[in-house]
Amino acid sequence: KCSLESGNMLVLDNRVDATLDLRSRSDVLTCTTWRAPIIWDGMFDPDLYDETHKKEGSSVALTVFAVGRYLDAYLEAFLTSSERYFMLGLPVTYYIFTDVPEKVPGIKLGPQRNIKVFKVERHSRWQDISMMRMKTISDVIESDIRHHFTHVFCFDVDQVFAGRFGSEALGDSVALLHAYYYRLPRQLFTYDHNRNSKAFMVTGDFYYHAAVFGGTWKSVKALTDACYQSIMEDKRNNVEALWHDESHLNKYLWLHKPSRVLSPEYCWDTSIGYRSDIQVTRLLWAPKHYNNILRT
Ligand code: 2GW
Ligand code: MN
Repeated sequence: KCSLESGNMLVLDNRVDATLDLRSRSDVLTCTTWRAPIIWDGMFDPDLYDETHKKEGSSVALTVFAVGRYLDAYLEAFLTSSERYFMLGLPVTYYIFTDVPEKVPGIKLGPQRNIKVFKVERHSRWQDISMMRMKTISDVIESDIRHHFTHVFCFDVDQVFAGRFGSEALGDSVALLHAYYYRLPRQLFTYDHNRNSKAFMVTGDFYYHAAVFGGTWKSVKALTDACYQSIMEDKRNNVEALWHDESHLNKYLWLHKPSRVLSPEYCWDTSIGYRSDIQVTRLLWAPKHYNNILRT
């Protein structure tokens, strides 16, 4: 457990963060060695966060990809649930990337909430569908998002919101603890162990889940650029990292520490079973519809 120099409050660069109570949860790690908060239920006042972010004019672009069969399988439930739980009270625009824009379901959106649909090609290898998101996100930040939004959050589509996923999750550079690894010793983290890959690493801080990452547009731009560069260098060298974009993300976040870390409440898999430290689930893994998806 991280020790704090003074009091029970972590003093960060932002007024609301100074109100995070790191000692309200004694059962979990609430602070990294580089003094970034790890956000767990009970540590923060949601209303105070919302009020402050509204005052500061925070706004959020959410990127999500639904290519091929993932569109029918997951997109509607993702969006409908997001309208109930994601960053309510702040301006939010969904940046949806798909190979079939006309099939994006019509969803009733709340005030200050919008959808923008972009057509992308359908890479024949699913590994490329996943990895090439880095390039597409970087490009859309440059051409559009940076002119309209303060923050960006990037999501896998195969998940459903189930509880508040609010402004307490906003930060300069935000990463998520993978639900399967947050209690496991480092030696078991599935980093890329192939020396020939740019994602190669021996040890790290945490195992982060690529299903959710975010931050200011500037920091997400830097992250996606760097990951894309590494992915392309691997391609030139004929190697592919163990967990594709997730391996590159983990390497980047080891070299560039996130300023805010989300607990696995922010992306939980109910098939893990009961865990006493998971007091609320905010986003859940959707069951894999492999039968429908992989059949061609
Ligand atoms: C992916 C795998 C197998 C077959 C299809 C696809 C696929 C993914 C697809 O046909 N269409 C599509 O739009 N995708 C997008 O890529 C979609 O947004 C999906 O959520 C994302 C990542 O694929 P997914 O969710 O199947 O991968 P997971 O849940 O095993 O994810 C982790 O590992 C991935 C790399 O292997 C990524 O890093 C991902 O961010 C991680 O959560
Ligand atoms: Mn996924």
